[in-house]
Amino acid sequence: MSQATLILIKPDGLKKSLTGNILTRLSETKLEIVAAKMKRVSKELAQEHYKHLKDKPFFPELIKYILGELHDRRKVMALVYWGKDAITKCRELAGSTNPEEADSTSIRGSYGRITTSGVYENVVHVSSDAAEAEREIKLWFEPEEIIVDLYPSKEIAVKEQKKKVWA
Ligand code: DAT
Ligand code: MG
Repeated sequence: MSQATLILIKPDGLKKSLTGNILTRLSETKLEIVAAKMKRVSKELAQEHYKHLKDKPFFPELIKYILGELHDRRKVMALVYWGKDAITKCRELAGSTNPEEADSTSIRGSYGRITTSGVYENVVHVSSDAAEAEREIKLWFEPEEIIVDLYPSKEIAVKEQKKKVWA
């Protein structure tokens, strides 16, 4: 069954210049990239993305991590991969959440670490199931940024909205 998954290359992945390596590993899946961009992460986006973890003791550090505050770069690379069993394939390549427990040939096993303050710096995010993928993709992307119609959308008239164009 064709599915979509959100992939994030987190600030540690960007800081360690791992973008190319990670995309090469993900290309093993033969899935299609249907959206990609660099994204500045706002506190609202970070908290909404990780809202299922908001009661965990590590939540404040997790938010600082995804905001880029631990790596001095306030951005992540966000992509949507699409194709047969996309979630299972990408999660398998990513490896376990805890980078110390992840298979050593997985992305997290190869490049992740646990910091002394207990943050799992695990390099990538992959959606956990189809419902989470839909929620996350709609959070990170507008319909027009994705080159296939993944989910129903509608057209609305937007009046006098300010937009930046080339000068
Ligand atoms: P995953 O990213 O594998 O889907 P998750 O959704 O349960 O895992 O957690 C989101 C992120 O939160 C995870 O990538 C790293 C962090 N995290 C999860 N459990 C943690 C823990 N016990 N200690 C520190 N960070 C943790
Ligand atoms: Mg998750």
